[in-house]
Amino acid sequence: EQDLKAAFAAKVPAMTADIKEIKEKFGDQVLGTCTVTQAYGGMRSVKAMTYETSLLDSEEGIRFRGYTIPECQELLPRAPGGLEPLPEALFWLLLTGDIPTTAQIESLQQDLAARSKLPAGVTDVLDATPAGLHPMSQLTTGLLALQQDSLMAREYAKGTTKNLYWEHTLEDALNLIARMPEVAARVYRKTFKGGKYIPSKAGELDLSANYAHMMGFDSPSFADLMRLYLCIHSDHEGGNVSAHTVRLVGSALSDAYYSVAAGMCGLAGPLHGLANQEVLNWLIGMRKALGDLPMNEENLTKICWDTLNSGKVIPGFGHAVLRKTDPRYMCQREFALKHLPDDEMFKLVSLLYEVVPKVLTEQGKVKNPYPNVDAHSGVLLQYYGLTEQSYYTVLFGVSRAMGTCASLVWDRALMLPLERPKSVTTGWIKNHFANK
Ligand code: FAM
Repeated sequence: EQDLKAAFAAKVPAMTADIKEIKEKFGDQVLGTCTVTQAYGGMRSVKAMTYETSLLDSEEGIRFRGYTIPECQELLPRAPGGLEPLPEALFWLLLTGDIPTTAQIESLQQDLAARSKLPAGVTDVLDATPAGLHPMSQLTTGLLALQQDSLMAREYAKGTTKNLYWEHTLEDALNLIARMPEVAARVYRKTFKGGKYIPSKAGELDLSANYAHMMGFDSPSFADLMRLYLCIHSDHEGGNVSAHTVRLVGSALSDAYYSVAAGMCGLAGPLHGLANQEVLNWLIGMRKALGDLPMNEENLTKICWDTLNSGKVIPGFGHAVLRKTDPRYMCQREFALKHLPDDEMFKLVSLLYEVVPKVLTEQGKVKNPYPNVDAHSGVLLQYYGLTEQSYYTVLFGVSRAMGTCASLVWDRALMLPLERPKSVTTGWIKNHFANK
């Protein structure tokens, strides 16, 4: 099957039957519990949701439909002349569970290009945002302006049936993924390049290379960095703030635009996607604090302690689930070793890889002292001239939209109901356990 919709549709009956059987066999089994501490502590490690597209292991990191990042780099189709996997191919994998053929990806790329024209009024909305509005707020505004075209919203209003929800959602997801790069590139050009927009070359260039082109970057190795970047930020199982938000909002049958826009608001948080911006601010501040002191372990250690003692977190380190170095950090390190081994900022990031875990371990409260995806991404972008760190979370958002949309289509195909856990008050807890 060259067509993504047909390839996906073919997967739904077996998956639905599988889940029906699992609920018959194991429906009353307990996945896990939630203690009072966990209820107050952000439900850390509470198993209370299913999510098919990826699974995160605290020791080895993310697997996309069972494949590690190195396996995806080896097995997924690439652009002609490219060394990194195509995010379009990762989207196919997340949606269907299968590694797509080059022919299948070419058909998907043509379909996305045909969908990529922005509907009327969207550019007016983007042009009208107040000067100085954060790029993430501009991006999210653009997504809500795109919502005018939601098929799910239109069909639901007209009256549709539950078994068609996934089709409407796949339509919305493909349009959103096709249009988001131009919205995001316009945000970049408006905010940092005086609004000198660059027309899309959708159809001539693959999604990543076209996104880079519309931002004003035409180097082949930057296009390859964008391909890698858009793959590794796409999905990180279901409980992270952005993925969980998309799932929750979508469970009310809000369409993909509303759901992804809500997810972007979560991604804009400093403890989540905004960390990639925070890391660059911290690194630049570190260079300033060093002055003409040598960039060595001793001096960096002192600056790390100054950060901690000022009550701030060290951005780019730690993780709610991971307990080892993030493989999304390692693949970026490999890219840097290949393309920019002598870059000063890369050397600083490498040195911090030695310094920060020791400092965080000594401080003693961080469960994972190792770097996460955000510790490395900014220095790669800086090297290629994308130096505006307040834009970095937008790149993360374009990628995360793909992973969360793949999962959202499955949510509707599996007819997952409204998500609505039960909350209790502190008073209730007191009474409930006082009599125990
Ligand atoms: N620097 C300083 N303190 C840290 C820390 C860091 N990098 N990571 C965790 N801690 C603290 C944390 O604030 C908490 O302190 P308090 O008890 O005083 O509140 C303590 O260590 C235990 O936290 P934890 O259980 O180890 O981590 P959490 O699961 O609570 O939080 C993160 C996970 C990612 C929010 C946390 O590691 C953090 O704030 N990291 C820095 C920000 C960052 O890099 N976020 C991006 C994460 C990335 F995966 C993403 O989503 N893009």
